Amino acid sequence: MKVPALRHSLVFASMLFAAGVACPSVADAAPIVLDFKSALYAGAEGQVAFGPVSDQGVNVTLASTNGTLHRTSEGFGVDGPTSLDDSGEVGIFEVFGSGFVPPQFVYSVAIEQFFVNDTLGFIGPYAEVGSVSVNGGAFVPFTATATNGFYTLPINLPNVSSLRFAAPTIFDDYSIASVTVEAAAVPEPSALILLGTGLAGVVGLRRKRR
Ligand SMILES: [Ca+2]
Ligand SMILES: [Ca+2]
Repeated sequence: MKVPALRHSLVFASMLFAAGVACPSVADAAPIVLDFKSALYAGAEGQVAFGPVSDQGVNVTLASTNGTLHRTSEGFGVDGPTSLDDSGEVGIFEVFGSGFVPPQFVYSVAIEQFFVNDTLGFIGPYAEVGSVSVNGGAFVPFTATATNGFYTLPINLPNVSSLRFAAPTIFDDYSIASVTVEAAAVPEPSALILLGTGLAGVVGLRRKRR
């Protein structure tokens, strides 16, 4: 391999790298909390489907399966077909759904009334279990860790357009308080200029080679 060609390749690579590194800065925005306890979501009470409501640039919809949406001071649950769980919580046979347009990078979900030491009388202390489905995929279980009933469910996935919550057994019920997402990114002029410079460099080098 000729050395000048290699040198050109390195210039190429560094320019493309600079352009590539500049791009993530467009997603530099701080996380935002979609707080289901806020007044924005009050109208969902008693409904099967609600929204979309615009919350900090995200169009959010809520929906329930096998019951109606019910909001308490702890967040959202579902009023379902049985009395086996609390009406303001997601319990057996019930699903609480939330949708996001545009799809969001979701960091985490704040859950309440989810106890590591739930008292169930005859079976004693019990760690509650929930399950979550992302974008219509399989439900994945998660287990309570705190004695105060608060739990932060990590998601850390991009392009999330739907999160659904269910309860595996009659011993499990909890409320969905909020979802933390990344604020919609607005491209910064400096990043676009760097990208343009990188592309111009590539074109210039191609011309030189002829
Ligand atoms: Ca319920
Ligand atoms: Ca519970």
